[in-house]
Amino acid sequence: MKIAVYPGSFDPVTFGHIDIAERAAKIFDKLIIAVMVNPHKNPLFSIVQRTELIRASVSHIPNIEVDSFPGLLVHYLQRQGAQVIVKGLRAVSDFESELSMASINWKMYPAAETVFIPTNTQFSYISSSLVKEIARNGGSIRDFVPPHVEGAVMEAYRRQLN
Ligand code: COD
Repeated sequence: MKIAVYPGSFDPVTFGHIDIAERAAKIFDKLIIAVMVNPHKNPLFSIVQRTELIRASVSHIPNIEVDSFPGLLVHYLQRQGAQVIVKGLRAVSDFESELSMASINWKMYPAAETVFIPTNTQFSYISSSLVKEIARNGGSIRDFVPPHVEGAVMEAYRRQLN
């Protein structure tokens, strides 16, 4: 059974993330979306909130599980018996950081390979950071995230203002 893990911050999940998950789920027997900590980012949502938002976004895909893990990705892969790390690629800038992560993960755990899935051009410009910037400044994020995520982001910023 080929088990793949799609890790990320998912703060919040966007149509770009969901598209990568849908396509990866067609390739592997089981896809685990793992909400992890990126030490370089200061998240808007807790790990529990991010996990719930993703779970509701991919509930239509039977071979996807959503989970979270606080430590190293390679330890999580070992724990799950996963052989593949799925990553999405939007631009050359993604490639630079993703290549170094793939290399270091392979060095630490050569039993797993990183597989890159190119972005759907329809979603190539979407990032969680831009979605948050637009929402924080009063813009509409309807075209970038599902309705339940839009509601959660708007609510989070309303609370920050009060
Ligand atoms: N189209 C296609 N792909 C996309 C899109 C889009 N519009 N938006 C995002 N993606 C891809 C990204 O390229 C990435 O592959 C994935 O979706 C997740 O993106 P983010 O931004 O939610 O997540 P990141 O990049 O912050 O995730 C980084 C990790 C949390 C995976 C990383 O920090 C990690 O592995 N942390 C665990 C600790 C660890 O093991 N550290 C050592 C790693 S070298």
